Amino acid sequence: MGVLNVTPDSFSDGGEFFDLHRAVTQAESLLDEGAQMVDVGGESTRPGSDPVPPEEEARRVVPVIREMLIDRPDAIVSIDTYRAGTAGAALEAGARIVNDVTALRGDPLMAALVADARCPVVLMHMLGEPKTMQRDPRYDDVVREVRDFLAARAEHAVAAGVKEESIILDPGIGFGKTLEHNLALLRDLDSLIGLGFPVLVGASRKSFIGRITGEEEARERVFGTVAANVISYERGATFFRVHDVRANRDALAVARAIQRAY
Ligand code: HH2
Repeated sequence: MGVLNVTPDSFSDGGEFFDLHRAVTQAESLLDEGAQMVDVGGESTRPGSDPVPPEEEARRVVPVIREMLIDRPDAIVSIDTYRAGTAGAALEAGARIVNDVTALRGDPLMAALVADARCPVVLMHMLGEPKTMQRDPRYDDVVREVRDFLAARAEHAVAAGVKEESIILDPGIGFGKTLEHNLALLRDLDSLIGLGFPVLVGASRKSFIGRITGEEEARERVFGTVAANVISYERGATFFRVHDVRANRDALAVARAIQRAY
């Protein structure tokens, strides 16, 4: 899954694809590099960020989705939003997946929207909210708490009419987590895989990688990202949300070939 942030302030590429033409060109290069889907977002959820008004979020993403699907009608677009209004407008414009970092808690209308649309939905774990989530995140047992939370959110989604086979779970790397929390979640990803849903990992360029490698520049964290994704793949993850498609695609292709060799 290639990341397309149509925002002025995302943590690693803020402002780069804020312009319609540049956003569409970037979507196409993500696909050309081998992304199987493009995740389009119009609001940064980086630590410390503020929400943008709903109309502004939709105004950013809808034209990009429409435009990119004119050139690439078969492209699979995912909409990164927790707002039903934005998700609905994006689905109408041709998006096919909803990626909700609040796991259907951010908007009371979202569960019904996803159920009606019968589209896949990513349910992500986040402790607190972006503005404050990195202040002092604490867990007794991060792996168990994230797994139990996601199991409960999947149950909630099913109760609202979402089909079990439409659900994808995500531990929410960096969302209210210290370096140690992120590492424990990736190390014990099997625990999440055990719930029986496909798992998405969004480790790309995140600060925990910089904490380990010393790389302060987010866009220089591609090697560390690849390591996190290959390990996650080996543990059973299915989707990898990345900014640098080519590097991750090649690494995952090799990891997969080794795993399947006999
Ligand atoms: N991470 C970000 C945004 N959306 N969605 C899922 N499912 N999982 C993630 O880990 C995830 C996500 C944050 O990364 P990015 O979009 O690059 O930055 P920003 O939120 O600053 O736009």
